[in-house]
Amino acid sequence: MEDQQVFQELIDRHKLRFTRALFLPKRLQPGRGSAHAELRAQWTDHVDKVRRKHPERSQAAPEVEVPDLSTVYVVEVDAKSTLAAAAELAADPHVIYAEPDYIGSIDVTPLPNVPFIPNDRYVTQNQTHWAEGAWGQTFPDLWGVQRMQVLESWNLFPSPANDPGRNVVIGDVDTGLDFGHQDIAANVWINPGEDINGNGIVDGTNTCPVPNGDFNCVDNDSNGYVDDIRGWNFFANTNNVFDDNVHGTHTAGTFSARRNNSVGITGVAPNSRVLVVKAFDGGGSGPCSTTATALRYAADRGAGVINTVGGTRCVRRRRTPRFMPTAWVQS
Ligand SMILES: [Ca+2]
Ligand SMILES: [Ca+2]
Ligand SMILES: [Ca+2]
Ligand SMILES: [Ca+2]
Repeated sequence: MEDQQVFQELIDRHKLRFTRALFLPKRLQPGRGSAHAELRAQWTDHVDKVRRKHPERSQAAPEVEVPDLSTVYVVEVDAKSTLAAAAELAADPHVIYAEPDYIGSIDVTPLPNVPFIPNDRYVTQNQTHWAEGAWGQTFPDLWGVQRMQVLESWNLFPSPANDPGRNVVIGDVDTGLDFGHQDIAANVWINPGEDINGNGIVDGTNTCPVPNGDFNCVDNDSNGYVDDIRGWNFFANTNNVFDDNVHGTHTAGTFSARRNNSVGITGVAPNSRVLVVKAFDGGGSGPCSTTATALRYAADRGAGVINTVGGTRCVRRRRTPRFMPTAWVQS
């Protein structure tokens, strides 16, 4: 009973109130006369029973010895400072370790301590934490934005006028774009060579052969594409780049959605411009040769960055000789 006496002296010396052994099942909780050796034996027996109950799991680690957890206790202290009490206990030669019983919480990530936090719906929760679970998922809504620490980087350039990403043209070789979407419309690139009244916005709609605003049915910049004021649809060979899938709008939003407009998400580069190049149909597929032409078009129009989605497949296909002539002859 010597160890039990030591334990009782420890309780008295530090004015503790014993509550329970942390890892022991209720039926094994020690009474006042329990010896530690007895507790350890009961613990070992308990572990063996559990292993037998779950043999498949036990087989995964048959040689691993479960540590003796029978002597980890929860105690209450009278001390004003729990930290100080824990430190005092930890310094006792009869204690292996002691620490406060911290309060845990679910994994909601606080925002960084920076002055500017945009107000977009899916960025924050009560302006204190990153938003989570908007569509039932278990990770933050703008997980990539969070991981890239964009809030920290944006706060290095608090004025949009000084944003290094301002007006960077990003070619989006994808399924098109919902270019009227309120969270991205202001960031859609416009071909100055086809903006015939030079006002920086798209006027009219395509009613060719009847001219309508900027859609004058003429290839004004002589690049081979008539009225490509918003970009070009290489799949259908028209100037209609509206997204008949959703993917292009998704990718464009990821990098160019407007920031701090109280709407939707924010792109990583919210002051950039999306150059829409449609190379994939409504089902999300298209020949690699179409992608190749679209990439070239985007580069020709001044895209500093080009995003595309079918690239990996096309690279693989290109490495396969029997496919290469087909893919590239069509371009
Ligand atoms: Ca115009
Ligand atoms: Ca043109
Ligand atoms: Ca024109
Ligand atoms: Ca927004």
